[in-house]
Amino acid sequence: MKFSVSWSLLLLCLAKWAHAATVRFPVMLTWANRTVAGHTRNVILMNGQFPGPELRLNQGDNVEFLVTNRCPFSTTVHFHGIEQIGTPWSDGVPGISQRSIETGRSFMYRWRANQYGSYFYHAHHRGQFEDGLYGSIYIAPSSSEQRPFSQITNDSSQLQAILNAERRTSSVVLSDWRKLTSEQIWAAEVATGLDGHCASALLINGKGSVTCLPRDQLDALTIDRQKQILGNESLTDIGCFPPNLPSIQGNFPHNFSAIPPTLYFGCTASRGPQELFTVNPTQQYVSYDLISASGLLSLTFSIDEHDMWVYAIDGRYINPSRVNALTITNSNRYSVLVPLNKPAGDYTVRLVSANLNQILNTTAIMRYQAPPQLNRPSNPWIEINNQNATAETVFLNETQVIPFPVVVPSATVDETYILRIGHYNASYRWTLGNSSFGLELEDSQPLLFNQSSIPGDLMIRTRNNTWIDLILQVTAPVQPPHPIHKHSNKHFVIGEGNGTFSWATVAEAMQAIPGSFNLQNPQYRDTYITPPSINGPTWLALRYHVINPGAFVMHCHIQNHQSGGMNLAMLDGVDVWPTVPPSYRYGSGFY
Ligand SMILES: *[C@@H]1O[C@H](CO)[C@@H](O)[C@H](O)[C@H]1NC(C)=O
Ligand SMILES: *[C@@H]1O[C@H](CO)[C@@H](O)[C@H](O)[C@H]1NC(C)=O
Ligand SMILES: *[C@@H]1O[C@H](CO)[C@@H](O)[C@H](O)[C@H]1NC(C)=O
Ligand SMILES: *[C@@H]1O[C@H](CO)[C@@H](O)[C@H](O)[C@H]1NC(C)=O
Ligand SMILES: *[C@@H]1O[C@H](CO)[C@@H](O)[C@H](O)[C@H]1NC(C)=O
Ligand SMILES: *[C@@H]1O[C@H](CO)[C@@H](O)[C@H](O)[C@H]1NC(C)=O
Ligand SMILES: *[C@@H]1O[C@H](CO)[C@@H](O)[C@H](O)[C@H]1NC(C)=O
Ligand SMILES: *[C@@H]1O[C@H](CO)[C@@H](O)[C@H](O)[C@H]1NC(C)=O
Ligand SMILES: *[C@@H]1O[C@H](CO)[C@@H](O)[C@H](O)[C@H]1NC(C)=O
Ligand SMILES: *[C@@H]1O[C@H](CO)[C@@H](O)[C@H](O)[C@H]1NC(C)=O
Ligand SMILES: *[C@@H]1O[C@H](CO)[C@@H](O)[C@H](O)[C@H]1NC(C)=O
Ligand SMILES: CC(=O)N[C@H]1CO[C@H](CO)[C@@H](O)[C@@H]1O
Ligand SMILES: [Cu+2]
Repeated sequence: MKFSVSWSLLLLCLAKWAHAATVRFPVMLTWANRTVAGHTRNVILMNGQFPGPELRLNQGDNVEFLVTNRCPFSTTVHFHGIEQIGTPWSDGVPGISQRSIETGRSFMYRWRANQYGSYFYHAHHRGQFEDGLYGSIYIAPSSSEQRPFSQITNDSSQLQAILNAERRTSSVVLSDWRKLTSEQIWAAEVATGLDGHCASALLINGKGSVTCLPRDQLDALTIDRQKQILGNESLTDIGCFPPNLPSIQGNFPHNFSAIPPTLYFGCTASRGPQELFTVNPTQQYVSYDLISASGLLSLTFSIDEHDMWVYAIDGRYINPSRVNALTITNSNRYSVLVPLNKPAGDYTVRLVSANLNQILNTTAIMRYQAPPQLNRPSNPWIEINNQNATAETVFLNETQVIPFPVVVPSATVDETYILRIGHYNASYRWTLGNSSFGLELEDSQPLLFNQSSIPGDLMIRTRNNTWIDLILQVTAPVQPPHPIHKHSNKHFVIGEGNGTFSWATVAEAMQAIPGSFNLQNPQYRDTYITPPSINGPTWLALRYHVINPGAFVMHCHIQNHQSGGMNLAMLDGVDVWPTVPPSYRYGSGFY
């Protein structure tokens, strides 16, 4: 038999991806009443489930993710953190990479799992993310990926236990939940002119309850930085900043009488099921991939009395860091190894809001599968207002995270964009650049098929194999940290600071303030927060390499900010754009 080039290529691929397979994953979307945290509302279900079923893969697998939309509205599905190298038509953004999937239609997303680790899929159409369309993705790393675990221990039986824990790792979907549907929230924002920034509950794997804290307890929990913003006001009965704070909402017209119940106030306690994690102490470690599917709030996660080794972020290893609590902003993933070395018993798992704008919490239980020795309530590391409960509590210090192995960005760049972040003509409208990306643009011809279908000031255009700096300039007044997510390949987080970025390039800024930059071992992420602006403006500098020609977006992952227009189209590698397969250009992705 003739040994052709394609045969040897195939063998090479087989050698690299020993278990490469094509994984079919059909997901049927329906819109049905569900009781979440004890409150019934319409929810998007995936094969009848909320959160959706987990997509579990081996590195190198090919995915055929078939969405069938039986909801009474159009939708799309995005695969968060998946690079989509060579498959930009499967990125799932309406008006950018595809037309939205109408009621009764199906769409086949095809992509390759080149990367390893923790990801998730979620709706990318209007505010539907907050209607529950999300589910975890886990890609088991190939055996050839170098692990960082010898930084935790060199004991061979411990190392074996850690590798076994990684092999059995489970996704934990953390989220906030609102009693109003995404369209009710959007309608309320338009009617009131307000940015609706309050959640109703926090969920762990879709489970949680609503607690209404008494007024005196809420006031006692209010921290100084919140009091500074509140002035003479106090937190509402749902623990949230009230709507009448000019420093938060800006000086725009508002109609307070159009505020629907639960948007800012109206607490009704309700009970839902509580998540239970059963662990086997003879296994010595358990691994969790903590995924924030939060629409609004940054969340702090902690397990009473236990340490956690954070060993991967956004689906990539880091130098492991031992902590007791860590804050996860919207759409980030943190993988943790928990040593199971405490007396057997029940330990409370705590999830609390880390944002200043709301005090909110929920709990789960981690139960040792062994005769109980602990016969008392477990001791918390954190309080429900995100403060330390003990002097020993160690929070993950995000600025000390170092990727493993380190990847070094280019020292020079080809283009620099300075992008303004702030309100835009209304409290609920936002900009990422010069203009605001209206929701109606989701219905325009996808940019991947027509590069001039939306106004030019809502996009940047880059050439392939160039390096780009994106300077995110957060303007005053008070703004929370914005979790900025770039689709396709990851970006380096090379600098941040207070004040106005008054230089034309990072090179100029590095002359003036070298201590604000790191080009040696910067974090390599798909989503990273801008520094919070409490006293004045702040900035964040991101650097990325254009390697994947196609139409993508960068946006804030706080859902009301994204719906309000904090979104920028990125036409990457326009000089070498691929030909869109006809089935994606004209059809539903079938071929
Ligand atoms: C869900 O329940 C509400 C209130 O009971 C009802 O108005 C609505 O039609 C129900 N939706 C569906 C899809 O059954
Ligand atoms: C394990 O050994 C390596 C190589 O000697 C060393 O760098 C590392 O610090 C050791 N790990 C621990 C936890 O001591
Ligand atoms: C807060 O209350 C004090 C005392 O009533 C008043 O002097 C001050 O103007 C108030 N501040 C605001 C921002 O309303
Ligand atoms: C404010 O909202 C109320 C309730 O929806 C409405 O009746 C009123 O007309 C609105 N006022 C203005 C000025 O739009
Ligand atoms: C939130 O914290 C309070 C105070 O510790 C607690 O009583 C309540 O049960 C917690 N709420 C949930 C939903 O776990
Ligand atoms: C929280 O941490 C600070 C700084 O380490 C410490 O001063 C304080 O006592 C801690 N709070 C509690 C309740 O232990
Ligand atoms: C986090 O680490 C940075 C850099 O080492 C340090 O400057 C900062 O004080 C640390 N923050 C906290 C809260 O410990
Ligand atoms: C691309 O979109 C623009 C703006 O909607 C439109 O004018 C133009 O005709 C479109 N081009 C094609 C080839 O459809
Ligand atoms: C914003 O406007 C400035 C000044 O006109 C321009 O240099 C920059 O390229 C614009 N940014 C975008 C994203 O269009
Ligand atoms: C910015 O200022 C705040 C205090 O307002 C400080 O906590 C923070 O460390 C500063 N950030 C940088 C990057 O200098
Ligand atoms: C784009 O650039 C990357 C990085 O140099 C390269 O790997 C890739 O092959 C290029 N794509 C095309 C279509 O030229
Ligand atoms: C119509 C209108 O008021 N447009 C303004 C929206 O906000 C931008 C940025 O602040 C202004 O430049 C526009 O004039
Ligand atoms: Cu934001």
